[in-house]
Amino acid sequence: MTSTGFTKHAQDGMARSGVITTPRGEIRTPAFMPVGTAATVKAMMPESVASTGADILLGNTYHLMLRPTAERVAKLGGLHKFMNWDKPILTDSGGFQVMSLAGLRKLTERGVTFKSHIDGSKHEITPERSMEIQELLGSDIVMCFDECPALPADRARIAESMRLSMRWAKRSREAFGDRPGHMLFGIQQGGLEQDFRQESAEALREIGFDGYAVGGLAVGEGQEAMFSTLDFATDMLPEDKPRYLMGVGKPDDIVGAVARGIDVMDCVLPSRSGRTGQVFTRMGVLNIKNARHMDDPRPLDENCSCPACQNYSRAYLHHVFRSQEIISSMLLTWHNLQYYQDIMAGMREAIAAGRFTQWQADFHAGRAQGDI
Ligand code: PRF
Ligand code: ZN
Repeated sequence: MTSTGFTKHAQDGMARSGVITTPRGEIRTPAFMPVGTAATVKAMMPESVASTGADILLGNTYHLMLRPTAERVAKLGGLHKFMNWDKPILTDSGGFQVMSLAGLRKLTERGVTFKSHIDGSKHEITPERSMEIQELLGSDIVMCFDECPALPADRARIAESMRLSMRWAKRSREAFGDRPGHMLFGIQQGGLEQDFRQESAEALREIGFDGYAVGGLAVGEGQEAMFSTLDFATDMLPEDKPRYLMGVGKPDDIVGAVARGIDVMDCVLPSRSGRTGQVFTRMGVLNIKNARHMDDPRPLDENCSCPACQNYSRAYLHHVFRSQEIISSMLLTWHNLQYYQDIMAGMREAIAAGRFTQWQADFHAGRAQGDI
């Protein structure tokens, strides 16, 4: 089977539930994608990631082109085989990571040149090269090459950057061509400005994509500004295609985004926090490093099915974190990813049953309970 598509099964207010179909499997939406930047979700075996309920992972053009290189991954049979993950993979296109990670960089109409954060070597990414790299990796969902300005930025800078991203979107579409079984997503830019978001959405719809991302948010503007932008930005994107909010976020950001019509998200937060001892639970956030967990025989969360909660006490997790044992990162990452996937499953069910508003109220009430 080589067909791809998106089917919306239910809608409750602005929140949608459905399925993205790919030859590598179905992605149940709303979906959260764990981040597997360097061909691994850090501290996790791929089968463990799948056991949390993840249908898709995110990989990165920028990191993989530098090391081990896209050509090497292709020669070894593609990213899925290389990292032993046979479900769908979405790859980001590189520009955003160049801006946040690379050394000396230069932006032109053609693309971006930069120095590697690993060894200082010089590289270039253009929309055409980004499409080529993502094809070499074997990505199922390919992202357009775009530019994302840090906020705050003045309107002239935001407009200029958004229009460049729209020209790059057109070049990305042309370079991607027709590849049955693979999807290409456009990326809306335009900062917090309604008129620029509209202009960007129109440019993308005119080109035509398999899905539409909201880029340029969660870059320092705060949750309130992000939500008020989503209040108008999501609605500008085609209703019958998946909508992906890039790089978001904390659990309450994710719930708020779904409430505003977003179907897919990704974030390093659950995996990265697992390695720094920050734990997300139904009752709120706790830090396992804190001395108050030292003698606590209780699990992190009585209602969680993950191995950290099924088999270990907070006292043990505190001990292995303080001792810098590798199992600490493994267990806390697993728990955080399980928690994120449980939220997504809860939202999918609630939307399908037409009780998303009640689910949202329960979610916020549970977190307000305090002593965790
Ligand atoms: N563009 C791309 N990747 C991204 C972003 C973007 O705007 C963001 C913004 N939150 C995260 N990742 N290509
Ligand atoms: Zn758990």
